[in-house]
Amino acid sequence: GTGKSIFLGDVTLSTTESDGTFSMTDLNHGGNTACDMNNSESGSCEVFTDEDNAWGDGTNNDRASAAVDVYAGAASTWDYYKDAFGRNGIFDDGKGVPSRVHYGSGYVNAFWDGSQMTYGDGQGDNAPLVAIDVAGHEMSHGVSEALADLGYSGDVGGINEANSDVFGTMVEFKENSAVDKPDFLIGEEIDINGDGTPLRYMDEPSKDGASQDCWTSAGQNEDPHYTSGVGNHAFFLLANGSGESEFGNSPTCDNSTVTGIGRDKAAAIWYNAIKDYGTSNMSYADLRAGMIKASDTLYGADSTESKTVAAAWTAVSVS
Ligand code: ASN
Ligand code: ZN
Ligand code: CA
Repeated sequence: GTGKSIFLGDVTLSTTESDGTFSMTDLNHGGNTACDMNNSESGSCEVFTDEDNAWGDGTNNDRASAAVDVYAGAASTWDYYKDAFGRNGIFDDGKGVPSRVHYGSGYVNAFWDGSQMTYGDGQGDNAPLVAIDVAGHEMSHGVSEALADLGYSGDVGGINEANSDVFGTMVEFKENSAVDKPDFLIGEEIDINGDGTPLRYMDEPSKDGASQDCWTSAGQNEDPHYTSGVGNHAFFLLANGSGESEFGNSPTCDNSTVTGIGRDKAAAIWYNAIKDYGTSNMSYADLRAGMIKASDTLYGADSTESKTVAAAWTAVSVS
């Protein structure tokens, strides 16, 4: 089918037909569905159906539009993990999950609950929280839970949130929409702040006024969405390098210079470190050590990649 999304423009959707009615059931992606919570926070979720397989009108006036965004987003996230790492869905079991939209009334959040994704409509002039980096972020909570059951306080809480920002961003690059151009910002399309600023900046996380650019022992008691800054910053430096780049001007905490190795290698190193060395209470120092080991395995000990992993973590005060 075809869809008019809120944030991705026109998209192609893989849907299922039964007796002349189409449903948002994606058999090419494990049976992912998109369904309508009808502004309730509980009860059943109604899978979207349509007679002509042309979905949404590009605005939230049509209830299907938000579903088009997250249904396409779930397919892109599936394809990203499959193509990059051979992973078959969130649990690597070939099974899809529901994406629930129109959750509650004026609900300004989105979340993963252990088995599915849920998206609110936002409040006032906010748009629904269904942009591709948000969808990729939530699904990546599922992936990291399956890989390492990352915890949600202290260093590991920040790693958990950074992991979701890293892979939400990788999914945004995979989607490569001409309308929502890929970047290293999180939630730049949904305008939660109401002034056009994104939720988070990976090049210099402190630009949001709360996130951390550099690791300190005292900082690790903050909200995981702020302690994630350390990991987001390290990933940005590893991928794009310090100073001016296409995606931002990234400072280092020690005035060092880092030359990036590109986001695909950076993501592969990160993913393998979480998969092979991730634990529910790992520290940022553990992630650094795990990424060096993962890079040694992927690219060779003493490779430029492994040296850059070490340099990127040193540059955010993680040793
Ligand atoms: N949207 C938030 C997140 O995925 C929900 C939360 O605070 N856990 O990080
Ligand atoms: Zn999160
Ligand atoms: Ca983004």
